[in-house]
Amino acid sequence: MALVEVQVPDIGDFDEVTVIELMVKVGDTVKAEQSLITVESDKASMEIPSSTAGVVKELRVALGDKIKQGSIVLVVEAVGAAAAPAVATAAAVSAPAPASAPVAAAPVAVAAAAASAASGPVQVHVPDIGDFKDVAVIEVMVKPGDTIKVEQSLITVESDKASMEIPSSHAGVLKELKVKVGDTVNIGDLLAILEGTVAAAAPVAVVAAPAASAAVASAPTAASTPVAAAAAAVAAPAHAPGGTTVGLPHASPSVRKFARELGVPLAEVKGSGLKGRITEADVQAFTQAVMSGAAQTKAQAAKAPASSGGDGAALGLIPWPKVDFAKFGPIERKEMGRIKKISGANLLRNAIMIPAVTNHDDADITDLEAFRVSTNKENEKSGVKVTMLAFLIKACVAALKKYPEFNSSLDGDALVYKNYWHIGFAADTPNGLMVPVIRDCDKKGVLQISQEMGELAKKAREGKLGPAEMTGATFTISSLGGIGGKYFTPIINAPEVAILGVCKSTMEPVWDGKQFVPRLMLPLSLTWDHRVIDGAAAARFNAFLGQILSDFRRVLL
Ligand code: CAO
Repeated sequence: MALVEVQVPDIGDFDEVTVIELMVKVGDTVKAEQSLITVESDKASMEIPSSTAGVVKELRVALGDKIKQGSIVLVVEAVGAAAAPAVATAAAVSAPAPASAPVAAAPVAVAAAAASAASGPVQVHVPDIGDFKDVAVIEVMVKPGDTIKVEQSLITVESDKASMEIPSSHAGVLKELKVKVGDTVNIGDLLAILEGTVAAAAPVAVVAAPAASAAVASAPTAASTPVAAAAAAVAAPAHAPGGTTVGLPHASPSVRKFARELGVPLAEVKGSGLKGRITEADVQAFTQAVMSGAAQTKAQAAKAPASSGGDGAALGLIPWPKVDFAKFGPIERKEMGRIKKISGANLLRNAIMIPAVTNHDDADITDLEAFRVSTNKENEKSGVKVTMLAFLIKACVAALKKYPEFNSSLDGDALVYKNYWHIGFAADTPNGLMVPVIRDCDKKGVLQISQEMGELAKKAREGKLGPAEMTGATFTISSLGGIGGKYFTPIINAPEVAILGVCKSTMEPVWDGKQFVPRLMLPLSLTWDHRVIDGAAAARFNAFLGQILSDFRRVLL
């Protein structure tokens, strides 16, 4: 078995290119022409194929390496009679190398010459793009009316081995584009018509290398452009991967093709490769995530009922009213923040899917508030302020222990009862509603809960809550007590089955059997999932909560 060194073939004008993807590993069996690595310059990305079939014995390049024509990519133990000689230094160059093809016309020396003036409409054609036939237009970068500079990229085309931008051979105003995304183009095809041409593309002398000479020679001869365009295509086929200017996803042509075949929106795939490059594995992982329901494409999200934008079609509802608000007065449109979008979608799902009922009640907290105020006076120096919400959390834990279905979750036809009591509390933050979670509230005192609540609320407002601080709640309290209001109907935070809403306490005349007495009354609104809890249980829960709050010693019972 002969060992063959596979080299980088003729890659045209490119002095040095960076290895951005390794597509094979030691031990792999490769076919002749199979892509081995992907390289990129700031102008193009291309795959380097194997000149020989065999088993990969040694990789001579690593990610990030700079290589050029003649660099050894890997060593293959060649198989079959067709195996190359022991050290096949010439193999790569002579191989029918797709990678070299996009730049096959590359060994082109562009020599400046005097610019010529042109006027009137000018046709821009697809220049010599090497061996490629029927390449797909994957991006159109200009539109009619745009002022185009010489060599400005007009479209991006790609084959399964390379992508490149096709530049304009002339400057002028784009009058007409003759291609659109999805079209396939070939050398000589009419791309665009420019008008008011300022100057013709720099006339060039093309010194074609042997491999390219035929293509150049056979290039269409529309007098105005082809040679210049061919040269320009080579000189500036700028697919800028990672593309700040181009905006294309950072991926090799074959990965883009793979994504297209699967219908994966590449722009939504997160790249794990070098410099965030999207690999085939990333596309696969994205597909799996979408298929398993763990992720959604933007298109799916737009169709789903969301806090806004969703049209309700998925629910068989009539379309959301579309109103041109500007017709009625001045408007300003602002995109909603990320947190609002996420919480909005969750709230909508919970509102729609849970048969929720809300019970309202009042709790007499006269004595509790007096105790809270005196405790805070005594603890003034400690810096920890005991809040009404902390007492409410403790009271709720007692009620949840007495009525455990309120601390459960639905799992199909079963109920999961949790023997821990982690309480979430709604926090109003500049970015929107967040629900930090205080763990093991059954084991903590009111002072500790107050302190943790203060810290978590601060973190929430600063947008610093970690995922672990927002998950695992068994029950949630939403307190608007510091703001005002009487009652409201909070939405259950699924998969929990109940939530307590609390509003501002007020002094009210309460009949004690003999007379009206002033009592501090706290409005409670308990929303519960009717699949799990029934009305009587909810009324009992509220009544029990009221008893505890009116005499907190009951917590100890
Ligand atoms: N009745 C009367 N006064 C109350 C009260 C109640 N139920 N609850 C709190 N207060 C008082 C407090 O005693 C405090 O007064 P002092 O400053 O005089 O001591 C004041 O209101 C402000 O309290 P607070 O809001 O800072 O503290 P908190 O512990 O009550 O609440 C937190 C903390 C994080 C829950 C709150 O800041 C918050 O974000 N609330 C909004 C929650 C929300 O948006 N819910 C809606 C969800 S559904 O969209």
